[in-house]
Amino acid sequence: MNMNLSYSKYLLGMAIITGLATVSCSKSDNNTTAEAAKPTVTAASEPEEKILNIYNWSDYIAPDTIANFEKETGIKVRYDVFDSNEILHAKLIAKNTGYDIVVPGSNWAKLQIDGGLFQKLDKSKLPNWKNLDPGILKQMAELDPGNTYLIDWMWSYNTVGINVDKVKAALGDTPMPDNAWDLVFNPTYTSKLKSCGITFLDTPADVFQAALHYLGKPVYTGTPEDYQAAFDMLMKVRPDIKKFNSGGQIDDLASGNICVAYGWAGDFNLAHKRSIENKAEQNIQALVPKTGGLMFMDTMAIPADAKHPNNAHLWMNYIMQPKVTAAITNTVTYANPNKAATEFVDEEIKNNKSIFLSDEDIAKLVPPGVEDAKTKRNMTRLYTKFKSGV
Ligand code: N2P
Repeated sequence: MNMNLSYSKYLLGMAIITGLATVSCSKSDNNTTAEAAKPTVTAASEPEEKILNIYNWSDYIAPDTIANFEKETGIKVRYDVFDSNEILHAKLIAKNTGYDIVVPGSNWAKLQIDGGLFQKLDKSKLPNWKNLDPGILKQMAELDPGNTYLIDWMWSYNTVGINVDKVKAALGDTPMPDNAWDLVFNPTYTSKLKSCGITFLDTPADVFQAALHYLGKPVYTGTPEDYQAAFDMLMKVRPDIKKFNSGGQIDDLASGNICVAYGWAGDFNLAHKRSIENKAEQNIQALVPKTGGLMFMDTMAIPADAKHPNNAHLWMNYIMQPKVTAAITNTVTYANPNKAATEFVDEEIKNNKSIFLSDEDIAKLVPPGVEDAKTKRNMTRLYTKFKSGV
């Protein structure tokens, strides 16, 4: 039996006994306070109810992933989705999320690990761990030493996505820039592309990280002056931005509503695929900037107060089966951390150099990092001003 997990269950039990009972019970269905405390204290020795509550990003799973797990285990899955790390983080901090599996970006997960918000993994329950790519594990260990809390779900990078035909038409005689980031941060280009629609991710961190990168500043450890410079630069393109949305970019691109997006490479490839499925084929491409994109890794973790940690481990182990992971990659066009899955990934996706990047392009990616709390507050303040445009 893994000591870490039983210790965290002990801590969880103690926390409930010593003061968090009110918060915990206020969320429970129709139990009285005394009844609600009982099952938590005895949870370690009792079998878990056959339920698993998952909170993941939208458009990030294959159509049969959940159904196959339910069939295999008899566990009923409740699945909710979100579109930003900020939303997930706020829920985790407030505690009692009700979720057994959450999928934060690894850089946000670092803050959550430091805040004691996750349980340690019990690797004895994860025999399929052997399928994971050692290179990805090493990268993950930068933020989660010893790979103690997190398992990568999928990974990709923030970049610029375009509808090639619409962009060429809007630029007219102006050739495509050498640096893809110019398409969203340089008014020479944005003023022309405004006519076919530019959209940005809707979070302070995503926007400022890319802006700092474009300016050649440190992406996660900039000074207040750097953030001010990024803000000044962003304000110059603000009049040209039509929308701020994150999860909605897939459909906006697939339907031809917009022509340029600052967002997630995986979603741009998915938009292309969806436009074909919808018989409205748009030539959508995820660009791989010469200066590099901003790498992110979205990771599975078990909240400290999860009620079904054993089921959560069963889920993680199920996901790490090569065919299960490959089916997700084949559906959502994101790269995965599972080496053994590669042979089951569709050729077209495997050979798409904006999904599985070349070694040279991987080397250029800015690895995930973390801002301190003061910087995050500053980014939020500046972002609010930027978005409002005044
Ligand atoms: C899935 C989007 C997740 C990428 N559609 C951002 N972490």
